Amino acid sequence: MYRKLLGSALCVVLVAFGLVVLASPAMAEPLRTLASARGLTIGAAVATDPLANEAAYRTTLNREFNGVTAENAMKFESTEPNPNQFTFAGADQVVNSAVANGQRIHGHTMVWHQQTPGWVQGLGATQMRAALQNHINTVMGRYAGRVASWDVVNEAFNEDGTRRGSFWQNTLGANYIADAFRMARAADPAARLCYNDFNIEGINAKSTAVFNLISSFKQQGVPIDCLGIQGHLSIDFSFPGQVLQNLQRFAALDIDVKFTELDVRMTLPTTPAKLSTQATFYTNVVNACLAVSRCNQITIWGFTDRHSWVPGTFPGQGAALPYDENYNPKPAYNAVNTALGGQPGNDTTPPTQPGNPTVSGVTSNSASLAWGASTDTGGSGLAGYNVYRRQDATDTLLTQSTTNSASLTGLTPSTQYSVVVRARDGAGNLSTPSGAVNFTTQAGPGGGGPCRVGYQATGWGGGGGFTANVTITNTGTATINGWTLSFAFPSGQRLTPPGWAATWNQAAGSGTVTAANLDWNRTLNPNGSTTIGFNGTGSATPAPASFTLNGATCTTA
Ligand code: 9MR
Repeated sequence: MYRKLLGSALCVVLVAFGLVVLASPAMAEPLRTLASARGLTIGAAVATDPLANEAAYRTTLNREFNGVTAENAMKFESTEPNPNQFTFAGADQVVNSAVANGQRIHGHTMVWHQQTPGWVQGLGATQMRAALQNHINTVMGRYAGRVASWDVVNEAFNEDGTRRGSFWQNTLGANYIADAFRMARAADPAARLCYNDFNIEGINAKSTAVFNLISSFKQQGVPIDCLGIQGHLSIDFSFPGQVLQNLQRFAALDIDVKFTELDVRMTLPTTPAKLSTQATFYTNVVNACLAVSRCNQITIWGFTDRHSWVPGTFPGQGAALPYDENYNPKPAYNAVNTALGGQPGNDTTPPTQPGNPTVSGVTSNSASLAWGASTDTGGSGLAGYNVYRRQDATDTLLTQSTTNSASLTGLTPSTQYSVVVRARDGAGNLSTPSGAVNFTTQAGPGGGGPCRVGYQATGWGGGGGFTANVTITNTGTATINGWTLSFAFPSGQRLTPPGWAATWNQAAGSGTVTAANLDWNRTLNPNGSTTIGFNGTGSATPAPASFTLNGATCTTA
């Protein structure tokens, strides 16, 4: 918001001084501002876990999108897992967040052959119809006035245009779709009712079957208000043909048309060329929608590659969304922004380097940071700051902030943190990192650290040396992915390489030993342990006094 004000203020100043502004300065507006200026909703599918647990997820979602769809939380199995036992925690969470952030809610979905509980699938026709009626009444009734449109029926056709032989179709007969729309209209007369499907972007056998169904509904007076075109695309195939003509023929039926689940996957790893092709696909969709006045919504199925259904469903593929896994905009973001009339691409100048952070209020799991503010002269304006934990030259995003301070939460007790800050502008340019601030969190309740080490050394007799086995246990609540154990020999012992079950090292002339995980024991789940070991010269005792794992002090068993 302040970027927009800043931009407007700049325009006002220029006008006040009588300057002729031929091209307005590049001001990267959020997608939602650009979209609503064109009467369009730009939505994102929302997953409940990151919505509850990730500040950066919420910040980006609420800054950029003026529409949301629950990715899973409103589905039949989520809302009515057992007959007439409704659970609305996840759906309410999405709805409450959307209402608080002025986002239009698209409901997904009433009738689908997936994610519908087994108890429904086994019913006979009379009971199944009653169960559907009750489900539609209860769920749509609950959200009447808040959910603006619903996918009433989802994915009812095969690729060749025949009806999918789902349990709905097989038990209730072909009229189940019309019946569901009638039930939906009765449950919430104000909601816009959509039919939703995939692979119907262009003109083909399937989209034509859907077209024929909706035409017949219109002739027969079956209530229907919109078509949802999912838009799960892949750059490994060509962009679908005749998208514009397809949108136009549906709009001519006097219904709204929406892209409801847009994403554009690719075979990993990403390359600049693939990301650029992906950006073109996104541009094509936005341009097609803008060209048809009844196309009023584009919802992306997620928004960050950190949370996407693609890698789990198509192994080796992913990177389908406009933001990368660290919430940085990709070329696809700039493409959507540009197609909506924004100018994000003009700014290639990163903000200035933030001042070095200082830390205060360190507890066992939280800390407060503040740093010197950055400025941005590239045109898109300062968007905020990314706060990273630095480990072994790798930076991992901890949180984002729109001001020059941040609260870190969810930290691990008794753990060293090295934290740097980078400023981010509206075009996604990142500044040089600030210097690092280092601090160690306090011990957790009971003094326990995130790890426990058991060290057992057995001498060979005659002072010839010893064999040591070291068991490392993850006593924290988070999975440890990659670790280095460190300790110091207290009385001149020497490690005899290579040791086992870890990459062992002892620097010449130093008592400090490190052991880094191998591939097979890289992951230590909570309560998980691994045993590593080595032969050494010198005496088996005394044992090292303390051990650290990834910088955190471990308790000693
Ligand atoms: O993104 C959803 C994923 O988290 C679920 O596991 C999956 C279950 O089938 O459904 C995904 O969403 C689908 C949507 O509901 C309907 N169209 C296809 C979407 C991607 O599979």
